[in-house]
Amino acid sequence: MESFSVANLAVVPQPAATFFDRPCSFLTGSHLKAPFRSITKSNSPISSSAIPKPIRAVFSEVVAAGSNLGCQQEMITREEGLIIYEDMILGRTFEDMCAQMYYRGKMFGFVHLYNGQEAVSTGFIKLLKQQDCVVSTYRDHVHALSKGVTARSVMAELFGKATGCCRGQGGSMHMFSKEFNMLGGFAFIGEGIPVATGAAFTSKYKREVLKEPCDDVTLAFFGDGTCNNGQFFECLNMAVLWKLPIVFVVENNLWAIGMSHLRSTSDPEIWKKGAAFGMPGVHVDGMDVLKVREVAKEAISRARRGDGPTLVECETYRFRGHSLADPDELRNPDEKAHYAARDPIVAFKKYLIEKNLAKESDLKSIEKKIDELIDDAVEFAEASPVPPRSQLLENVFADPKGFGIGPDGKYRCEDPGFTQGTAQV
Ligand SMILES: Cc1ncc(C[n+]2csc(CCOP(=O)(O)OP(=O)(O)O)c2C)c(N)n1
Ligand SMILES: [Mg+2]
Repeated sequence: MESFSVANLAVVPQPAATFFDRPCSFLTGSHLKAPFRSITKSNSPISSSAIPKPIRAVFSEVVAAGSNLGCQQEMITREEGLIIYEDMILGRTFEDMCAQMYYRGKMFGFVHLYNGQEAVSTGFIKLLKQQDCVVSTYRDHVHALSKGVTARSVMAELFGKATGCCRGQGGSMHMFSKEFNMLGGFAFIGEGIPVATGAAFTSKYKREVLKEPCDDVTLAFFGDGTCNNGQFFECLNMAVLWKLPIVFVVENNLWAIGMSHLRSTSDPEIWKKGAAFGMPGVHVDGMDVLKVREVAKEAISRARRGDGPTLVECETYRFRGHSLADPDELRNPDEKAHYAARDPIVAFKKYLIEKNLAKESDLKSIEKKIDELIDDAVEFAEASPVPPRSQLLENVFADPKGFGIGPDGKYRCEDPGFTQGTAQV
């Protein structure tokens, strides 16, 4: 018999398995609706041309036990519909412009675009108040825009200019705004999850210990690949333990750079992992903004009223490569075509028109307004100054002597006032 080794695993073809071919002790009760999703191990366009079934949300045991979390088609007003449409167009147009500017050499380092995933950002973030917090990943421009950070300051940040939201020091992967409680932009995967958990803890501490009127909620966005990292599990545990006002939003775009989600995780149904910690877990069609919004509404209000965290898995897709440096040759064209046909913006536009919530001309004028806004953002970024040289050394806390470098460029420990009030160094 062949001995098991990682080397063998790499060359042995993977058996065609479904998501549900493993026994799953406590999630198989008859109360559960038969879960399904559009892409499974057995119907993935990677290996077959089977036409996927439509997606609907599925429920974990905890959700089924008593919450409204789930997914009826959301009813919206005309006004809400136009806000949602505008935000998705803003995200898409901004990212398309980023691609142009990147290839013209206006941006430096890695730039990861969000095209295709707009329904998640809009569906969640447009329900927030300004004080609520958002924690993102390196795919963060659109989360920042949905949260209210201006296109000018996000574009200027991408150009490395002093007028950027981080004064040009952060770049693409580090969008931050104190004003809008956009807490970043994190380059290391999973790094933002503990920060988000800490932000949610702050809200709870303010309310329950300091007795301040605080019902702020934190949304933590991250990808499918990130759910295999330790911080994910550690933070789910703490969030339930302390009943924190947080929503963990997994943007499952089925890929982690060039690694398929179906090959890299023991159980690809991420939503199920909430139940292991006693947290509701929901799977939702992340290409349908109204379904996302419906689930988001309940998850956010659960958090706001003090009922604790929720794990939401949004099944989505990125329409471009992992970053603008990625030629995107690994993903199967059938799979790309399948999701391109489910473009969340095209689908929502159709919905608005069919339901008589908007006319083609209303939507055209939104598109025109956003085009102008993005052109203005580029002009602003171009015309903005680069940061002064002195800024290079700000926020640098490492130096050979271990005490940091001050804004004047000198070691802090050389400042006579440095040790005042502290232990002798
Ligand atoms: C701690 C850490 N390990 C590895 C990497 C390299 N890396 C960058 S992106 C990425 C894949 C993440 O995939 P996913 O969480 O699905 O997010 P997506 O890019 O699909 O939005 C990896 C492994 C990293 N940035 N940080
Ligand atoms: Mg991914």
